[in-house]
Amino acid sequence: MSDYRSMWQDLGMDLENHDLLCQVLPTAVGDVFLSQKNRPKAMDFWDLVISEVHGIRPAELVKAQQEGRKVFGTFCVYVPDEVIIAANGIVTGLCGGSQFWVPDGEKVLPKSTCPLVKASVGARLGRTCPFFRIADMYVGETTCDAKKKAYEILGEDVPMYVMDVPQMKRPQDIVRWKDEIAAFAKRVEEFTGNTITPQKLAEAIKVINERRKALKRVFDCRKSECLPISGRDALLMMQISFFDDPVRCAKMCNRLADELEQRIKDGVSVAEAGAKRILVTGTPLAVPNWKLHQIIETSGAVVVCEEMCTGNRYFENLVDETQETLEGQFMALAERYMKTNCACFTPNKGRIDDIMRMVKEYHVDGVIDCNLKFCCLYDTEKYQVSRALKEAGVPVLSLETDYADTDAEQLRTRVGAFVEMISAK
Ligand code: BJ8
Repeated sequence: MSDYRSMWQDLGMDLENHDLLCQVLPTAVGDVFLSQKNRPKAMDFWDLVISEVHGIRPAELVKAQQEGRKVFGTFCVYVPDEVIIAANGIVTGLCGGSQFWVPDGEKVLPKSTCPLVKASVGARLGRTCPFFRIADMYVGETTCDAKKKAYEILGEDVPMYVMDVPQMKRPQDIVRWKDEIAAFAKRVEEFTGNTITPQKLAEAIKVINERRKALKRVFDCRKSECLPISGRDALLMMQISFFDDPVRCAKMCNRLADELEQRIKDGVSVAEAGAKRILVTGTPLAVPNWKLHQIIETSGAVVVCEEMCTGNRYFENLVDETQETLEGQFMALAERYMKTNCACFTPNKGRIDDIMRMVKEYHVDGVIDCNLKFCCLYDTEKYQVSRALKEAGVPVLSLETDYADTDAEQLRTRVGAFVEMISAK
């Protein structure tokens, strides 16, 4: 492993505490990923990235900053990466997925806040995440109350821009979102000192569409009855895509998809014969939150798709590439991003439709709807999700969890019973 200590020191990180975080990661990676048999060779890229997750990419970002580029840290898939890239900026995801950061978040947030928000704030305040230290500007959004209030705290010592996401999807809301994207583009231009031209935005739209297509190719392989990749590996690929350079991400995902397509032709599967196919839906699984996938895939089942932001929502629906004016491009962006079905919208029937469609496409035997504790939006929506699935005769298990390991055995018991139940059908 390379030595990144001087970089972390320059970033003002709490090295002593950060060492504690670094100590647990290799064991987790070994247990969850490296212990699997028959993995695709192309996963070597993501194994390397995750083994040095606080080193390799942060070092690239610091170098880019030294060359004059700005880094924007984002928390939600509604923030249009294309606008930032068109101004020669760099996007990095910031959502926290580790229990390690939660206690620092609880120093300033109510305990009854969702762990994703507590971990994100804790990662910043505890100075134990290089991405939070590197980002020149944070970009938030008005999706849920927990995030909205947390952004006020995060914005105390870092430039913070909050995008006002509509709560409905009427035609006037889409036009309002287009105006919001245009206002964001203005701020990004000011902050980077670079002008966003129609040509640069067209190029950026293409780059992000190519990433979407590559991610989709990998997901399409998961539809096969011969399953060429585990849910854990697909999740890792997806989580890292929020941090990686989008061009390299597309290249690596296409390389993985090439191998997976070949595996399908050769009949190479990672699943035991008869393993039940699970769709996971719910709140996002930010890195390094692998708890649920690990439990499912060591309980006689396999995860074949995720209906969530760290899943289909990140790559489905391309942005129209034919627009030639900024106005037309902002509208094309607005239309694409408003197709994303987060529980922060009302009504949000599109999410139910997505789940039902994916159940068919991925040949799903059962659905696990798993939400983070204190996420009122997804917790409430589980009623409609489970009703629709039950009406369609699809077995569904609703779970609630957080980032701590304390409920792992309880989850294992419930997941095990669910898998047994669908196996007996
Ligand atoms: S588009 S899911 S990334 S908002 S889990 S912080 S909603 S209390 S993360 Fe999300 Fe954008 Fe929606 Fe996706 Fe709040 Fe719920 Fe916590 Fe959440």
